[in-house]
Amino acid sequence: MTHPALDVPLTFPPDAPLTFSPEVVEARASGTPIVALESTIITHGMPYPQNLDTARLVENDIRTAGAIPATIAIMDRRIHIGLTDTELAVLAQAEDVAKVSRADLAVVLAAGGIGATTVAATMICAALAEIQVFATGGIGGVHKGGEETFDISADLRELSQTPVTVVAAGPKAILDLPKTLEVLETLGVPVITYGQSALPAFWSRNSGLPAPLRADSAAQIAASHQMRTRLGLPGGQLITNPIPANDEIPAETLAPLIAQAQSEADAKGIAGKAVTPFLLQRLFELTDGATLVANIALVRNNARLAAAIAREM
Ligand code: PSU
Ligand code: MN
Repeated sequence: MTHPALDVPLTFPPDAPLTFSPEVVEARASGTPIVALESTIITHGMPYPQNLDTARLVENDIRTAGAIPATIAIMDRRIHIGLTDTELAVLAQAEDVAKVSRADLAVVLAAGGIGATTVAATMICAALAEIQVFATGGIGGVHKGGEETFDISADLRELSQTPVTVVAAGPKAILDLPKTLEVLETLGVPVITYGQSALPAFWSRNSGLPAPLRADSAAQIAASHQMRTRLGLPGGQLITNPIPANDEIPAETLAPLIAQAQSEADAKGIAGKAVTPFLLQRLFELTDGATLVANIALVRNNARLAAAIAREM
């Protein structure tokens, strides 16, 4: 089937309301590797204007590494696969943007307005657009106290059912990492650490937990993804890429601040979708912005690895 306007072969469901940026249209036509990027990190993960600066830097890192970035967001009842610079600037400054996970995607698309996609929703949209690799900062997981609250990110189940390789710096250190690994194992999600044997913990290189799996090259990661397809196994892979040593914040420094932010969240009764943005914002304040600097460095590092993986595929 061919799109009447773009003359690009399409295999996604013909009714999926996808709009490709001009750059992504070109990449699809020429077979240039494409790396998907999420938008919740822009709207809910970082303050303006650092969010816009970071989004632009990350997109350029991907171009420099020989791939094309496709930042994914919901605008005007369409899933945008790739944003123009103007659209990126609108998104970064928009207020009251919906945080769109799997449960919200169809509802927000039908209602109209701007939506920022989480890891889970970005994976769905990337798969619809036939993009196999996606870079982010950190994925969601089992929150501390999850045995009481049942707060387990939809990102985990998405990894088990949607065939996209997600490059992250590990589950965010605000989460319960052992429980997050247990759930990923139950769901059959390969958690592959790049270049070391310890699981990284987002702002820090070492979580103190062993990585379930390890890979030392982008080619190896691409080959595992392709083997999964050949086996007919649903789902993707989680690649945990340690933050560069010069940019990390030691886990010991952060632990008491994470505990403080978490107890504030509990005292205020913060729940559901608001938990992750609240904790990230409080850590930003408690570290005088150091977590944001580290966050920017790790996303860029993930974008470079994702581009290398996309090129190998
Ligand atoms: N990584 C970041 N900052 C973020 C997020 C990830 O560095 O803000 C977002 C992602 O979109 C992820 C979401 O999917 O947080 C997880 O939210 P929750 O725990 O509510 O599922
Ligand atoms: Mn949650």
